[in-house]
Amino acid sequence: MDIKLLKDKCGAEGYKKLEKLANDKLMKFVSGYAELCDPDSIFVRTDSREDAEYIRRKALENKEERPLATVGHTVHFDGYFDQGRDKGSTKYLLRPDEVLGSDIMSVDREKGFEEIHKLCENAMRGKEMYICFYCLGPTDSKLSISAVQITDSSYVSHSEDILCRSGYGQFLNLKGSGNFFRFVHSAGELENGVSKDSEKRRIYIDLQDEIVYSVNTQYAGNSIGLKKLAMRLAIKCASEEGWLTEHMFIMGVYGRKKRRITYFTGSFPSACGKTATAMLDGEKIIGDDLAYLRNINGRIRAVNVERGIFGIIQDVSEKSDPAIFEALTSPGEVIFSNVLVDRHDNPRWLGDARPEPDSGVNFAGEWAPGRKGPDGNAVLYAHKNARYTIRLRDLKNCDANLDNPEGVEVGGIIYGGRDSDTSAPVIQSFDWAHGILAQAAMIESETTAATLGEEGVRKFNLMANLDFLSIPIGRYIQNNLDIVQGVKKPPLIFHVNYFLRGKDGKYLNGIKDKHVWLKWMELRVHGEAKGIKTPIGHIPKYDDLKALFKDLLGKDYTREDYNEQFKLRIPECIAKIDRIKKIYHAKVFDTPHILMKTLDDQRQRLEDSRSKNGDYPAPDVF
Ligand code: SPV
Ligand code: MN
Repeated sequence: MDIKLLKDKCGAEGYKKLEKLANDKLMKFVSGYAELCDPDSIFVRTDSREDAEYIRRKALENKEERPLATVGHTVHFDGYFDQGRDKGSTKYLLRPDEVLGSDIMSVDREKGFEEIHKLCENAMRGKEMYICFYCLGPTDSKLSISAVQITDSSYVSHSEDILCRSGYGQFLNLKGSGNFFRFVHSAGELENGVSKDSEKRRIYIDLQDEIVYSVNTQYAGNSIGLKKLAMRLAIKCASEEGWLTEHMFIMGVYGRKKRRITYFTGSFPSACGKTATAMLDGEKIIGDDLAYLRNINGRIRAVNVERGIFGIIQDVSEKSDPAIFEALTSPGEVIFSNVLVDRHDNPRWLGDARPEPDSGVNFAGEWAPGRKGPDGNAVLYAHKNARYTIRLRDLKNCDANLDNPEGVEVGGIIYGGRDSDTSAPVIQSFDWAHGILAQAAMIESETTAATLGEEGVRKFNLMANLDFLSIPIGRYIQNNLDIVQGVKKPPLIFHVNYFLRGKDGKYLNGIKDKHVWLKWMELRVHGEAKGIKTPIGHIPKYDDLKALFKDLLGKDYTREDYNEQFKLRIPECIAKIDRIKKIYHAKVFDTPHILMKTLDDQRQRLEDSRSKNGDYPAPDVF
């Protein structure tokens, strides 16, 4: 451990901040990477306001962010080829005796280390290294995890400051223990402020030592240790300790006349309406992306891992998402990424319900209609995966329990997917196991711009968590089944699909209809609405929905619409079961036996119904 080098690079004040933590493992870690990455200087971030301010200032000074017209707003651009999560370059470092399964990418541990350390060598020359401390989950909570991030990107550090709870105090409380996650990130060589060597982008995950390395990328989903990278470590940790790390929002849904609030979590693949659900007008948000769930004294409780939102900005308008729109257009701390900056230094994004801009600057440089990118593809004025980063506390619908160290009790869990022709808008499982096996473990979704690669391809994505699994799929499913052991009243499980289309290709539901489904779920949790039992779960009764549509949206919901939306699509449901079974057979070596049995039983019920009622029975036949 080269303490002299560390002292030199940190300066006396910075070094004192590290020394105060009296943590040997931490010192070894930071001095090791200070030596390997060779930054010009090191800044150590505590929980103080001045330290956060320093990083914000740096992001502007070194041009990773630029100021926008509204006070507190900045914009960051990622490279042209760095606009989404890079699944192909994200791999687990595995020993030869470790197996995760064929759908989970890995690289030989020794070779991977060699490669990533080579890429880190002198990667921070000419730059400053930031050492930052965070807490995953509310501070002073038994449900939370401490984490340290090393990065040479002030944008990454600034984003984390908005997204994550500060954790220097947590590290003091560790009293020298080595129980924390570690992250090393370098944006690599920059050209015009963006990572230059995208072909050398690597995100390598060391589960054994709980370290994630990320190099030659800036896109937050690849670079922010505390978000999707920590999630992979936390999934393994949760599996070993008997709890769950999920790709879930947490929200509070009010009952009639706001007399009660019921908490729901929801897991949706990226860009399938997750944030939009958690942000529904009139309800309360705790988180939009990541949750830890535990069985505490026979109740399932959840905390938000983060304290901010890194949300998709496309289609956010005053009408569709009033609370977000207000936060994005009022003074306050917001980082916009990969939007267009117009002549007046205002951010513009796709679907902002304003006249299209005719010029500006975006992630591909100066933009004008017809502009082509370096790959010859037409460049829209903003990227489809353009995002905003804000604090939940800056939203007027933020729930008071956001930082409750005990979390909130979960009344219902919602799984969502994206398909145009199979799943009804909302359906409740028969029970916990049926929900996990026949809904969550069957999630399929068409790919979106949130990950690099082709869009619109139907992909298996159990619990919307496949991208982040660090344990074999079968074990993960079993953990989900087991978590309710000893829980008297497990959360109800629902499946939703906002993307159903009619024969003419048009969506069958309006953008706000999801609110009705949510209110129906709330009634179900309290036993105040009846369901109709179909072969695949309980669907709502027409009269209940009609009343909710009227109440909530002032809309006359017709029986024709109901029949079309909620008819059972038997051929498609059977085809889906067959597709999913094939995947489990071919790719998952540890599928729990009960999964196949549950799917076979469901298939049989569908076949029986088909022989009695035809391919597309309306709800009233059940
Ligand atoms: C997602 O894609 O699921 C996100 C954004 O929440 S990212 O940080 O890229 O994962
Ligand atoms: Mn996500």
